[in-house]
Amino acid sequence: MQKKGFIFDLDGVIVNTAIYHYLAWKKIADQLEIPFSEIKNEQLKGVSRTDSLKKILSWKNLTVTKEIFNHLLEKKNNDYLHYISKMTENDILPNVVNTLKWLKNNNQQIALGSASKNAKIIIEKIQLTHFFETIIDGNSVTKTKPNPEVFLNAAKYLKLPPEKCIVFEDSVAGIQAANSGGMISIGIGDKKTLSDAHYNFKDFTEIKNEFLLKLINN
Ligand code: B16
Ligand code: MG
Repeated sequence: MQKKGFIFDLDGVIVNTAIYHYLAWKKIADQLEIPFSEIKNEQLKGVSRTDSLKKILSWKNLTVTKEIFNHLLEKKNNDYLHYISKMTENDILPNVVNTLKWLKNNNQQIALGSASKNAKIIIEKIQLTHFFETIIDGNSVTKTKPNPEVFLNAAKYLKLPPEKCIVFEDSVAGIQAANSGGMISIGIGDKKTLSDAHYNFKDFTEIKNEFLLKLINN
């Protein structure tokens, strides 16, 4: 059997922390009286903390001092850390562990590719660290999604060319990153939102071992 690299995004793919990011940003947007909705939030998925705040401010053409900008970032992250502090392995999304186990048992390579600077904390909390050969997160990249750097770094670590890597992503920016990096992209979530993905699934319960085998042998 061939060896492929399976790169997992974190927020919205392994755990539903996307909702916590949304709630924390919503508080900031409300404070600044910037209209914000779950639809607008799609634009922030996979996007770094700093770029997310820049986008939110741009929706109202608002500029703030560097000091206030940093204060807002800190406030958002503290709020987010509070939400994730109680996470356990029970928060892992359905069939993710089975998929990871199946890939491991079939000698596939597995990496994490997340824009989040909190990725390591979460992966430890939900006790999945042992599955990943490497964790490439928001602390180890200079350019964030839709730039492919995070996934290319993972491929490099796994010593695999991009075309042998498969990325699971829930964000538009992440699918763009995987595609422009020359990888196979798998959209997890709403098919219409993630229409640029090579394959689409609602969640991991729809991903069968036969499909994983097909990806490996292609
Ligand atoms: P943090 P992912 C991304 O994680 C989230 O989708 C995005 O909403 C968030 O702004 C970004 O991480 C940065 O997160 O503030 O924790 O550094 O989906 O790439 O795993
Ligand atoms: Mg995500």
